[in-house]
Amino acid sequence: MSTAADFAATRKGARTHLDALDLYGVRASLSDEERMVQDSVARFVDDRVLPVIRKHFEEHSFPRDLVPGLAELGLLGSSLEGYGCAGMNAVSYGLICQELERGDSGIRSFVSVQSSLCMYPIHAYGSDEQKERFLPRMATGELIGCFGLTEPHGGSDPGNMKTHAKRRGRDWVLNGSKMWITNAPIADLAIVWARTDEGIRGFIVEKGMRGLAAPEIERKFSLRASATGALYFEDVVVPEANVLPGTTIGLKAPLSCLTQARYGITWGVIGAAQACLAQLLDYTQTRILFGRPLAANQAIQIRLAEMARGITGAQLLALQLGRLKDQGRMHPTQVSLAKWNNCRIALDIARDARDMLGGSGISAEYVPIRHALNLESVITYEGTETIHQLTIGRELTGINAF
Ligand code: TGC
Ligand code: FAD
Repeated sequence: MSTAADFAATRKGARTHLDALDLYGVRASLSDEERMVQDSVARFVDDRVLPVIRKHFEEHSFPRDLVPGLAELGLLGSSLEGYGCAGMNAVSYGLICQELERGDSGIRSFVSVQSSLCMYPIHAYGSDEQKERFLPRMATGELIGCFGLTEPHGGSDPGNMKTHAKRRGRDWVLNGSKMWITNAPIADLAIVWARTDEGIRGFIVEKGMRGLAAPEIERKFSLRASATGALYFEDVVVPEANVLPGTTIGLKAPLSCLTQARYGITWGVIGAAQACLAQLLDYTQTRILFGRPLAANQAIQIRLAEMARGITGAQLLALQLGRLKDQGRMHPTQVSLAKWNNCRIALDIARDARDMLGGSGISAEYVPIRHALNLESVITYEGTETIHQLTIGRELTGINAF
């Protein structure tokens, strides 16, 4: 009877120089600086995230003590210029997301929200005073932000929001609610989008303002290492100094923030898929069934090859998107296609990896079930799969079918 060692020896002979997680050598096409960023985040994930993430997932808690380390590496607002931010390029931001999500989607979510959904709108649309006041302390992680767009009655159609702000002298009075808000329970400030008599505008709502509540949504089966909450506003008085002055009236500004965060997600989910494939490659070579390693079966190899095909396509799409973004040529519809494609591939890989681990696949000892559960959120938030498909359909046909 053959042993795992015999098969390992055969496999060695057949081995090529290709990296199973990077078949087309995306890493080799990065600049030295981009590789350095990737390596430093990878080290952080190996040393700080992976040892604790399972416990946090099981306990449904956000590992807040990781925040100073994320900040020290320049990962908060990493693409922004000035105000203590690192000013990295878009590809580096993508690589940051990829490595963080290899650890857990919850950690990438924290960084996405802080960077793309909170610091970005303040940087892009805020007054000089708002930038000076908030950005440096957000870059160090001293202040944590959240982004309130989705409402309980339907997140896919934010244009139908009910939360409203009415002028009262020099102030605004805010009423309404937001749902499914990442970081809400731990946030010091919220970028809140509300309807006004002039149209939709952005407000910086600060913790401690009377009438604001941010309860945690408990008992999630997904993103358990991320703090998700609701936001309730009952006659919250927001000073004019906290209105984002540079936003155009309407959805354009909040949607521009989503474009930044969706871009990061297209890279992030690759990390989750790679973590699943890496574990599966080990597992299928050492698990002996019917006298040979699982990996020696054609049916298993085809499934592994499918995973590698999916990851490779996702990597090339993300890299090209990043290069377009760095050249200032990225279009939101391209982001929709990549977000849809890469989330779908990552989720399918995580689910299939779970299955190939058999019973072990439902254990927290192995990563696929955690990634699969997380990816159920990632494919839903920042625009569901259907929303991105319809966005592409609209681009192709010129017909709005939402
Ligand atoms: P529509 O007429 O299409 O657009 C209004 C204006 O905005 C412009 N625009 C965009 N600009 C930048 N980036 C984009 N992605 C843009 N999409 C549209 C557009 O050109 C237009 O400008 P103008 O000058 O003509 O006024 O608006 P619509 O009401 O038809 O909505 C379209 C639709 C359905 C695609 C949009 O509402 C949508 O994307 N819905 C999904 C909502 C969503 O993704 N919510 C995410 C909430 S945040 C979140 O989930 C965070 S999870 C974070 C984490 O933990 O990682
Ligand atoms: P709905 O909009 O009610 O959609 C329900 C279903 O209908 C979906 O399958 C959808 O694809 C489908 N659908 C919708 N419209 C159409 C149509 N025209 N045709 C066919 N099908 C359609 N939001 C924030 O603002 N900030 C955050 O930080 C944030 N963090 C999140 C964290 C988590 C863990 C989760 C789960 C969500 C988060 N969200 C956040 C909300 C997220 O963006 C929304 O859940 C998402 O946009 C979908 O909105 P919904 O849940 O209301 O679903």
